[in-house]
Amino acid sequence: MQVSKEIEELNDLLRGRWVSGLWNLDHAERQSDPKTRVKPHLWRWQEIYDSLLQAREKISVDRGTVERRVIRLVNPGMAETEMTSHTMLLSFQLIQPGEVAPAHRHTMAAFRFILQGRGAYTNVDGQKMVMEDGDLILTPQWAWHEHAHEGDEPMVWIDGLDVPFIQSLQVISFQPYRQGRLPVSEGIDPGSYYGMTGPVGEMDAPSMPFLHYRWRDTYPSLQRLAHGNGNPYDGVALEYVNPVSGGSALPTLGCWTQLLRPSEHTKAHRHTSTSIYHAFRGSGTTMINSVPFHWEKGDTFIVPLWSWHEHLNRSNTEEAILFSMHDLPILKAFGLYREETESNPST
Ligand code: GTQ
Ligand code: FE2
Repeated sequence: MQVSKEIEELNDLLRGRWVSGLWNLDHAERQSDPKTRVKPHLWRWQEIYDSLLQAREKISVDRGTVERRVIRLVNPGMAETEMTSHTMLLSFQLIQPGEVAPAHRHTMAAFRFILQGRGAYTNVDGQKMVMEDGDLILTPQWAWHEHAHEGDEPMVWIDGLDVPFIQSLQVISFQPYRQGRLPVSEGIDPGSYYGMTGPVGEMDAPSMPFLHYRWRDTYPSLQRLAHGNGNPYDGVALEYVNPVSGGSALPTLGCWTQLLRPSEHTKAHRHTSTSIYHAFRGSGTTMINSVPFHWEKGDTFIVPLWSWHEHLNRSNTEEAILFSMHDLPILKAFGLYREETESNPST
């Protein structure tokens, strides 16, 4: 906009009063479609695993030094924040036999999705949960949690967190547990109701009865569903439902697992939520805005909001399984979720 001397003088006056005129907005920057800094990207398992193994040699886990041996996925569109998207952080954690990742709690919600190893457990508010491949374990916001490893091989899992969203609300709080090891409560069945530690200060810990979704339950459900039609955009997809709210696994994060049958090719769609996928089994190709991302077991990739995407299982004999995390609950909560398919444009 051509700014006259009069307007410039007015702008200067307003600046000194800590106010600003809307006439200074650049109209060309008003857009009809959502625009994001988040870039589509694929991280190869080989590079992630090698990075974890190199970190294993150089970093030891201990209170007082490094509390978690964690490698984060950094989105190339937001390198300075070191986050995976504007709302989510996906990391990989490796724990060695005998190590204890000391107890703490924070206002960020988290989950673990277990990839390999045996014998480690996580203690969430007194619930000791032994981890097995494919299990999903929730760590709700402000729940105490400690990881320990009683097995004899390295254990690797995915950490999913809502860190950048909580950062944007500027409500990050973190507390180390100062009484040593986090006690395991007796007589608690992780699959049934339990009471939380109760209010702390002004912040109520949300009551979560169920934190452990076992692969040995999830996989048979997926297989049963695979006999049906599935969803045209997602294949055979299951959401991990929170039994208290009936909604997403965590208030800010949704978790899904989906099975693509041999040669299955889903239809393209796009939506205002962002998704991060981990190839748990099999191999395939995901087209993101017409760019092919070829994935193999262990790879992780991100589909930014409002990007067209479709999935293809490249094998005509083997199934492929994708685990995914989504910020969809945040969009839904505020009426901002919007979806578009080729046959059904949203506007
Ligand atoms: O294991 O408690 O990847 O607090 C980031 C922050 C893991 C954890 C992460 C955490 C943890
Ligand atoms: Fe934590």
